Amino acid sequence: MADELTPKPEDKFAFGLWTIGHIGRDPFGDATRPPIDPVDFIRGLAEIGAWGVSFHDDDLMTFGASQSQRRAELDRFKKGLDETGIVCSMATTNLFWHPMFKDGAFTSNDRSVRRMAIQKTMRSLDVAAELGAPTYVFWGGREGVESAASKEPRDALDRFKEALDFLCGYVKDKGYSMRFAIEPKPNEPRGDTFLPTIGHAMSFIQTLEYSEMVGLNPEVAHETMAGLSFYQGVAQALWQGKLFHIDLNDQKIGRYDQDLRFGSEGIKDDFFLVRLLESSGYDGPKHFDARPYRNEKGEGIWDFARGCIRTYLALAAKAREFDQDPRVAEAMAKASVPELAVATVGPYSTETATALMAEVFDPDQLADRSYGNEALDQLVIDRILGI
Ligand code: GCO
Ligand code: MN
Ligand code: MN
Repeated sequence: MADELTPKPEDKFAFGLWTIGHIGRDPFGDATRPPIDPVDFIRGLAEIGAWGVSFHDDDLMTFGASQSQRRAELDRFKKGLDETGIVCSMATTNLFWHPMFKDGAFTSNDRSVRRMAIQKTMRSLDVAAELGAPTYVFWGGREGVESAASKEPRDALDRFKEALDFLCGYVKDKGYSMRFAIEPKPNEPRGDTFLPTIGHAMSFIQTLEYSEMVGLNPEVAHETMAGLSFYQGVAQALWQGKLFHIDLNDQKIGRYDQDLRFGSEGIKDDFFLVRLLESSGYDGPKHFDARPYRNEKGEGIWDFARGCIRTYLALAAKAREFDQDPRVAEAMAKASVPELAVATVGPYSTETATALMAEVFDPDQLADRSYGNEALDQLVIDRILGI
């Protein structure tokens, strides 16, 4: 198994600058560790066998600093990328930290804030293009409300759509070959967030002017916070060709946003998630958006990062073993799993409809079978537990 647990560049493991380097500040307490310099950060990534890095504009270049300082910060980072071979796998805009975004960014009631948010994103898109980021993420951190009286949600969605249509236009106009990925989240930091789940975001994308350019960046913690199965959501996103990126972490159900180490909580859902990603042909980054426990420091934060990768690779190995196990094939046959892939009636025609109408079914006989799901599921548990 040792080799299977060693990350390779083609595994495309990536971390955001804000993740491993999170300083441990939370709503109840101040920082518990110092920030990591972005260049030291990517050196650390190279050491643990990661492949990519992502960032918010403000993680990389000091917000509000002079043009020349921002240029110098960016150039220094680019040099670090060249030295280490780490690629820029995704970029995004910080539209939540500065107090001006307290009422939202693309959906702030203040039109000047909205215009500023779009301008900030255009500047950041230029940087993303310069670094070759193939995907640009839109997480609507502050796009939401506490008081439902404070925004007309249909207006807010109009403004969200307007911003994304405009920014798609900008990317096309500039000739950048970048795709957008919306990251849904139900709440935190707002009481209610617009586009709260994978389902909401996918149906919103259908309304966009350049909907083919826009997909999803779903996150384990976010769907779990909403009490949903991340696995099922990701499966539907794949089915609709919309899984452009993914944020891997972990989360206890019904809690605040925890950003736990990938695979540290919902092992069974994570097993199926990894099995799905590995078998679906998804070839985007496996991007960890998680952070070390607040009481970690020094080497402990890298233990966290290595753990995310190790558990992913271990689950991928378990998934392969599961799928090669003849007892699993047998149990799946008993459950008629392969039969679900067979068309039920095929396309409609008068002939197929007439044939179906003429068919005789015996309800008692149809009800009289067993699907053997208990034995099948036990094989899952046995495999995960290694027994
Ligand atoms: C969160 C989000 C963020 C975004 C990041 C990239 O819950 O805070 O997951 O970490 O992923 O801002 O858009
Ligand atoms: Mn998150
Ligand atoms: Mn995220």
